Amino acid sequence: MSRALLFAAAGERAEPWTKAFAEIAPEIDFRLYAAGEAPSDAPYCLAWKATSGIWPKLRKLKVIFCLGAGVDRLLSDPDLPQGVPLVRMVEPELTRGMVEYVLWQCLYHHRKVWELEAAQSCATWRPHTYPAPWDRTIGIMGLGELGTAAAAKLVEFGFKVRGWSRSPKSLPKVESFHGTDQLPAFLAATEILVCLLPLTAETRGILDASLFAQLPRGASVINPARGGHLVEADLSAAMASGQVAAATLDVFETEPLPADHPFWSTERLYITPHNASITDPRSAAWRIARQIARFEAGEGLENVVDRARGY
Ligand code: NDP
Ligand code: OXD
Repeated sequence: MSRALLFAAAGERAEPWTKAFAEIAPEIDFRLYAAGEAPSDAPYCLAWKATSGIWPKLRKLKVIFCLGAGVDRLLSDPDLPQGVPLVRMVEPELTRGMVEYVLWQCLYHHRKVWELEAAQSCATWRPHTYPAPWDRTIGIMGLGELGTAAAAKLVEFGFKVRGWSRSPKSLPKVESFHGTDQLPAFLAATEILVCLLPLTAETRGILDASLFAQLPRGASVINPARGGHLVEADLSAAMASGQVAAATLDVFETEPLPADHPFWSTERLYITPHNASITDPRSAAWRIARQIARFEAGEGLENVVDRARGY
């Protein structure tokens, strides 16, 4: 069977991927897709926001690999072939990067660094205290690959960690909640909320006024998941009233965030440019090549998306 893998990840730089496959998985016939190209016989495709018009051209397609962990963009494409397995990205560097981001931002909000910055800006030596981590509750929405790893790191730092997922979980030193019924109890004590949910029909707009109102007053919100989780106007209102004291957003409904967006000038709202974590081509190439080998040997693929569930 051909081992041709077509790179069709619009907006992503192809060079690091070409280099990674050449070095790490030379057995893969790594090809770049050019718009307007004739139909391809490649059985494998590596996609992100797929180039429009590509799918009907891939008549021998057997597996679609998503370049990222979140598959919402691909699933929203009505032309995405139905019967072809879609494999999402799970690789240790992507997980490590997200753990680093969540830890960095949780510590920033835990220590209320903005108060130190304000004091420094007027050359003032202002006493500044903060609770011990075991007196600070961090709640993670989504206890999948990334949420579980982030929770474990926060536990290691001594925080009180709780998590919310669809199905019940049992993780060391993490108080677990699941399902819509347990969401209010999860939120009630969450001082720093981290969203690591996939964007699905059920989770779109979940970070809204009613959710913010259930957090303790003065909570922080950190969203490195997807912009579609957040109702932007509701966050602005919650921050204006002081219900949410501060927020960090990595992802937005419109990316890049337009220059005239009010978030840019909202006090205590911190913006990162959708770089909480980045798939590492070398680590990913190794994993994709291993998946292709498994598939060709008749073994099951890993991390196949359940299209009905949306993640
Ligand atoms: P997983 O699929 O491994 O985990 C998803 C988690 O969310 C699971 O615990 C799942 O519950 C839970 N969940 C899904 N739907 C619901 C629901 N309706 N109610 C409650 N819980 C729900 O995803 P990952 O951890 O790998 O990734 C999470 C997201 O992070 C990605 O989809 C992507 O959007 C985002 N991301 C952002 C990056 C960035 O740079 N900003 C980088 C990488 C990812 P259960 O376990 O019960 O199924
Ligand atoms: C992802 C992302 O989903 O980078 O992997 O957003």
